[in-house]
Amino acid sequence: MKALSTILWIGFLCVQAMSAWAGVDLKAPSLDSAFEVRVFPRDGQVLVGRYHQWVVQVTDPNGQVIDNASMTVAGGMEAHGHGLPSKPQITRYLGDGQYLIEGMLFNMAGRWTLLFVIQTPQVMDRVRFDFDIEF
Ligand SMILES: [Cu+2]
Repeated sequence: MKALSTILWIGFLCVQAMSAWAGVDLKAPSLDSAFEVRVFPRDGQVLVGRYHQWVVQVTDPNGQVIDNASMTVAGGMEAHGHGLPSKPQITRYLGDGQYLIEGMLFNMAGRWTLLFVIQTPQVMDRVRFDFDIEF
């Protein structure tokens, strides 16, 4: 058991060593077109194997900032049949329609899906993003 946990720990360190992967900036309309949504890692880089922050930006279809939304984040890897390894939360409104997501974690390369349910006093809608993390 000790040997196994050591191997897992070494594997984890290897993932950490090649953790930075740049270039995700995703945009999509929500399913019922209530919102235009953009999501991106806060410092521009997807980190694998490390908790980091993302930002989700919400406007209406005309580009008007939505500043009173609440939302939930879910996701995972469909091909592997698992969800996110953490429970990311929207923790703070940053202004300009941007909301901070803390606790984002991706623990392997491959195709990931993020799902947001976005709710304002007027409307609720959801949006889906798919993207690849490569080493
Ligand atoms: Cu997976």
